[in-house]
Amino acid sequence: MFNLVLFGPPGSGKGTQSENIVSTYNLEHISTGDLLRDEVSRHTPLGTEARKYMDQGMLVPDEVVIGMISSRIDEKPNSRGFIFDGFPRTRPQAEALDKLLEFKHTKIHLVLALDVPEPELIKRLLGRGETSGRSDDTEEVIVKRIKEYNAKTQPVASYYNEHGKLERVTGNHTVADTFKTLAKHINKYLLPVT
Ligand code: B4P
Repeated sequence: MFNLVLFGPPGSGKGTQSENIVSTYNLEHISTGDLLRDEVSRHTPLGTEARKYMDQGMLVPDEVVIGMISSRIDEKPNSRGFIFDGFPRTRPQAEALDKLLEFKHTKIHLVLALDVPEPELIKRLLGRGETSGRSDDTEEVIVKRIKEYNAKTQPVASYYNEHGKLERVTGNHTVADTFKTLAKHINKYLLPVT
């Protein structure tokens, strides 16, 4: 089993690159953003709670997100591995993920961090907001999300760097060129299936 964390600020291309990685390496995709939006659209109690935070550009509480991840991993016991997209976003989430995987006799093998300058992030997310209908893709909320990232999520990179798992990748090139760089790192662990 090979487990990858795709890390980066909002709009850095985690969701976009995850699609390419999933189809090339046949990994199970776990996006906490997608899982939370699904809960919101189904008006579940968890979704109603999560929406209060997401609409403000804030992170959803750790215990909510960690519970979702655990049940998702259990659903796919025979997978080739997982790609965690947008998770972990805080140090407690990273520590909880390590414990969860240890319990399942596996671990995070590699963390790929996408670096993109802030003005480009804002441009991309405003562009996505024109068609996505996402309530958090407005300028006011985007600025808050980036602040929240710098305060709470950026330290997660240091956590993985301390464990020798972090590789930084420039995410400011085209989607195809960025994918080529990500693939070079993944190929050291896992062969493509396509
Ligand atoms: P997410 O759904 O994770 O969304 P994201 O960070 O905004 O986007 P991503 O980086 O995936 O960007 P994308 O590929 O779409 O989070 C949403 C919210 O959910 C959070 O704010 C938080 O409230 C909550 N949440 C999620 N996970 C959580 C957790 N673990 N803990 C607590 N709260 C959590 O790319 C963006 C745009 O850029 C697209 O339009 C794309 O087409 C474009 N693009 C991508 N790559 C490009 C490139 N190379 N060149 C040009 N454009 C590019």
